[in-house]
Amino acid sequence: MNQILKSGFVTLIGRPNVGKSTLMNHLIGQKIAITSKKPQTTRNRIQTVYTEEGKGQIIFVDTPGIHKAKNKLGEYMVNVAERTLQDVDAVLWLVEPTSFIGAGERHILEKLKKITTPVILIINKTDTVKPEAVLASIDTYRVEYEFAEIVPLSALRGDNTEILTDLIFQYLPYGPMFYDEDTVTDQPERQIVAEIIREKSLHALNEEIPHGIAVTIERMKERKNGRITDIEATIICERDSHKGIIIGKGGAMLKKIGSNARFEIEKMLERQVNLKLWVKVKKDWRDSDFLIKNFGYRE
Ligand code: GDP
Ligand code: MG
Ligand code: K
Repeated sequence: MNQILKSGFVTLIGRPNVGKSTLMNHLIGQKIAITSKKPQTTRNRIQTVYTEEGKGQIIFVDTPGIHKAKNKLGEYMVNVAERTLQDVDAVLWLVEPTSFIGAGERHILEKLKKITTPVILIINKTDTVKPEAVLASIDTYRVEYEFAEIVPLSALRGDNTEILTDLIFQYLPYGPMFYDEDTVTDQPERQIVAEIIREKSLHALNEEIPHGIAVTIERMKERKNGRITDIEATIICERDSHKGIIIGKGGAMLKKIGSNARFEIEKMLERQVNLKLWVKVKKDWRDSDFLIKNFGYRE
């Protein structure tokens, strides 16, 4: 076990329906992200882990796409996507094989000009056009930006996709793997649900809990009819006195947190949610490996 590994984070950006989920699924060899003909099925960051023995780990972050936000949820999605651009080790930008740069692409180009992260341009769906059109597309894009690499491929057919992972590894830092070798996804929906509950709690508590709280999701399951999702979560605090504050008089505080969180989670999942909240005291939860893993913190 004396290998020199590379491990890092990569984000896939591009307009809805350009093939981000298809590409990621192809690379990972399993169906994880939701692909669909309807734009924005992928509402949240999906971290998918690609492990190659002896080489290291590429952690893919599938974004909802960078576009102009129309509402609050849209804003949240755009913020997540934009913040990610500077934080990752490489950006993969997927585009259609056209020689016309549309308004959506111009918008993305403007965002890319503000970051220092290397950008790999992927011209997808090469199976839908003639080779000359692919070349014309490369020429159109390469004068607009200094891309680290330009890779034409077909995510659907798997044409030219095998070189992509090798290329990505070139841009990753040396370092140990972040996840176990057999990890494929870190259940981002659960993570986001936990984040929403935590945010609503802090908001409702209004700094009454000085040392903060953590949230774990005990159970998250869709009912057979597909319309309702049952979620059980635990709010973890450090002291008994904090527990009392979180529950509130006659449970009023917990009820308020629960209904605010439920509203937000339903918007995100686009499903009805039955949310049960518990409060537990756990001293020094900050030192707990389990919680750190559970929240997906990198450091
Ligand atoms: P996303 O919104 O960017 O995640 O796009 P999806 O991965 O959901 O793909 C949107 C649609 O484009 C789906 O119907 C895919 O099957 C299709 N698609 C993705 N990649 C390719 C490709 O390389 N060639 C062709 N012909 N279709 C593709
Ligand atoms: Mg998608
Ligand atoms: K989509």
